Amino acid sequence: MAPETPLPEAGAAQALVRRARAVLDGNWCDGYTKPAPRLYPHQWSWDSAFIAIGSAAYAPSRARAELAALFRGQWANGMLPHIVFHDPSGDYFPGPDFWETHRSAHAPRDVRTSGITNPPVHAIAALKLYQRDPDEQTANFLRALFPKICAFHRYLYEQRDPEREGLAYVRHPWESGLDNSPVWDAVLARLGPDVLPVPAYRRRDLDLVAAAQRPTARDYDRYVGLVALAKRLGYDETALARECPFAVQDPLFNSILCRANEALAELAELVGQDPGEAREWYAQTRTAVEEKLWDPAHSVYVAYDLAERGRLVAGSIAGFAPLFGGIPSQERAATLRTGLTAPGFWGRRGELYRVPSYDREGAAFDPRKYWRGPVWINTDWLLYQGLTRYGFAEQAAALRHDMVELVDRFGFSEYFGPFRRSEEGPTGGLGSPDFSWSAALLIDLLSEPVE
Ligand code: 2M8
Repeated sequence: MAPETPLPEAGAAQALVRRARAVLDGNWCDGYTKPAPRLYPHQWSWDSAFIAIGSAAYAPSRARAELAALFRGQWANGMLPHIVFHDPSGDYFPGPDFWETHRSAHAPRDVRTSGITNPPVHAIAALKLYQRDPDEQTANFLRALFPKICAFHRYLYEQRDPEREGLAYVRHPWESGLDNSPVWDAVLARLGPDVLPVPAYRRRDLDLVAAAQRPTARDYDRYVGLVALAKRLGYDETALARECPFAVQDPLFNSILCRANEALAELAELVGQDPGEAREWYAQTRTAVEEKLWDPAHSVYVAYDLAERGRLVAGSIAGFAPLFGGIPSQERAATLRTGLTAPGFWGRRGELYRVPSYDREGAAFDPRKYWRGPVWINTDWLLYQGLTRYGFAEQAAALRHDMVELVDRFGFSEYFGPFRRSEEGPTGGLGSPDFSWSAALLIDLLSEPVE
């Protein structure tokens, strides 16, 4: 299936990078970057790591500032919160007053944050920063950042892995980053208001984006109910591990953790520290993902539901993320490639932009709705790295082509309708325009030599 549109020539690629930089400039808030101009007016954790990966290519001082600002919100127990509210104003829900993080003794007193975490992309961003800008200033910065990233990973292994399996669990769909993935439906279906009381609240996202592109009211009730539960338990991890009804081990989160441990071990050597602990974490997680999250019936990795002690459904793009973590053997990676290039993700006749976030042939596929079908630049970037890592150059090139074509044609949207032509299905940008990680990861992609 040949790519249909020629990629921009070198000059045009430079113009695209300039447009991407303008998006990041527009979202820069004097010390950190908002994910989007209006929809997400604070600092988000994994967004900032992706943003730093992009800004490292042309503005290392900004990448350093980005990571430093984020880690100002780190909790005393090591948790890196998914949102840091440097400016508590703004009309995002749930804002800092809703989170009430003062209920935890671990929350910082001088910075307001959320009370949940996000995928640990930060060591990967820090290593990228060094690779792009290996000077003394960066080395000093990394010396100071290194123990903070270690503390975050240690938190994941000590507080989010109660059975010491080598797998971190997430206790809120927002922690997974793929908020309304159909994979969570079965778990959330059990959490009606009788199980999980929901306080009164008002969403703000629907003021800015069409409801057809955002999570449902039913999903939001669960999201808010889970925050309310964490507050009631004072964000106590032991109590949450016992009582939180949403507790899943996700292949995307753990594959990122695996890759982040590899990066952390490299960082340790760069800053003159012992890489042993990071290597040990890497080995544990790699084995655990391989043994526990591989679903032989579907030949893909799936999430595990700790509450019901069973595997969740296949169909999510997250199932291929172990390629990014370097987790499967070469042989199993080839099996994964077969699944990824099947019609549900790769299309049949070039009709799809690769890669939809959910299997087009799955019953829950929805080409407009957030993490239930649209294409996202960050998951494409993760898969591109994974395919390249395993030497799958042809598929990596196809993915790179589609990433570039999507933003060239439709701008730096938050996500994209997966169809090339509107006669086939939804096409074009969805969610927020001028989305930071779409811009940042394009800059990174276009700054790397093509293998
Ligand atoms: C989305 O999540 C936030 C909640 O954290 C939201 O919908 O309000 C997700 O796409 C998440 O992965 C992302 O980090 C965040 C900011 O871009 O938006």
